[in-house]
Order: sequence, then structure tokens, then C-alpha cells
Amino acid sequence: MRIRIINPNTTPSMTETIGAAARAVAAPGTEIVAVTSGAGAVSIEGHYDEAMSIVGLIDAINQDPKADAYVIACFGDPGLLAAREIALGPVLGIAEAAMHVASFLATGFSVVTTLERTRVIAEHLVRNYGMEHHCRKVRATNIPVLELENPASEARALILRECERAISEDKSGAIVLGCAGMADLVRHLEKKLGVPVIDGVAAAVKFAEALVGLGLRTSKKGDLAYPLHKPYKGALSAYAPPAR
Ligand code: 5HY
Repeated sequence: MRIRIINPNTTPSMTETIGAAARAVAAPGTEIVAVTSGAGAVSIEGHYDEAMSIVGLIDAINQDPKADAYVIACFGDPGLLAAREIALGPVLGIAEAAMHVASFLATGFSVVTTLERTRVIAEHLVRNYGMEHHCRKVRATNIPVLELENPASEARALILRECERAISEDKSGAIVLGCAGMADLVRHLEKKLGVPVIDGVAAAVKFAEALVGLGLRTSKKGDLAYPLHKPYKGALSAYAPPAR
């Protein structure tokens, strides 16, 4: 099977981190194709960045309509439902996947994410996914997304400290990493913390393999049916849904 992993920000080096994390857990026979969005912000750190990332995400899906499954590798799960409308293969968001994995492993988990201003986005997802009973707290480290790539930055130490607080103060039994750019920190943190640390990229790859393995695809009845054919105007006229 072929799983197309889309980094909705436009930073190729972060796509490398994402692709490596995916390949590390992919089953034999699973081809991982990790791509960087061609349009939008170098890092997604707010509602506007997210909204502007969705056209690039849609492009990346349309470039491979026959992929067996897709992963949206950004913790805001931007454009998840729109992506499910246009794709036939299952589409997994890393936040949704990570939260579900955490809920299987601990009665309470905490999310440790980047900037304070993106914390509310993760909180909205906790509610949207019905995870309020499992998610004890969403914690911000105030690390800009691209600082995660700077080996000289304090990012690792700050994330570890926030994870330790999540265990001691939230009494959480598992940690969900709140950014695709943290995918390479799992082993280091698990060794230090002694609790399951979940990276959404890896979680989404395994869920994608399971769904494809079950022969399941996105339902095309109801709200996730292909978008209705109609004209689009202006800069987005090329995105007018085709007649089917
Ligand atoms: C992510 N931003 O996973 C999110 C993390 C965040 O560019 N990749 C990004 O802070 O919401």
C-alpha cells in the first residue's frame, strides 16, 4: 500500500523528520511518500496559517488521487474533513490519531504543544474528537515550530519539563506530542519519562495501514461525499469540483 504523508507547512526539512518517523513504523510493503505543501506558511502557528494551508494540502492530495491513504502531518489537522470529501482512501489527521492511541493506553493524557496561541486549536480538537474525558490538559511550551529544528535551542529541555509537569500535576499516564516537528523526540522522552509518548505521525501511519488492511475507505454517503460540481470564481476557479 502507498500512504501519502502531507506536511501542510512549506518547510522541507520538517517533512524529512516526518517521513523518517513514518518509515520507522511502517510495515513491510507499505510505501511512505512524504511531501511538502507547495503553498502557504513555513510553519503553521495559528488559525490564519491553518486556513491558508488548506489549498496546498488539497493540491498534494490531488497530485496522487490513487494513494491508498493520506496523513495530514500538522497537529491542527487542517482541512481534515475537506480532504476526506475529495479523497477516497482514508485520511488521518495526526492529532486525531494520537489522541485515540493515548486513550487506549491511559485513562488520562496531556498534550504538549508549541506556542500558547495554538493551544486553543488543540483544545478545540479535543472537544471535536470527544476526547474531553481523556485529555487532562493541553500544555504549551512557547517554542516556535521551526525552533524544533534548531539543535542549539532549548526546545528539548523545555518539552521534557512540560511533560514532567503533565505527569506530576495533571496526573496523566501518557503524553501526546502536539507538533509533527516533535516526531523525532519520542524515544528520548519515553526513556526519561517512563510513560507512553505518542507521536501522531507514527500513530496515523498505523491507523492508515489498519483501515486499508480492513479494506475500508471514506464513506461517500452524506457530508463526505465528493464536493458538489459548481463554478468557482477568482483565484480559486481552478478548484471548481469536477462533475462526477
Ligand atoms: C504542526 N504547526 O504540527 C503544527 C504544530 C502547531 O507547522 N506543524 C506546524 O504548533 O500547531
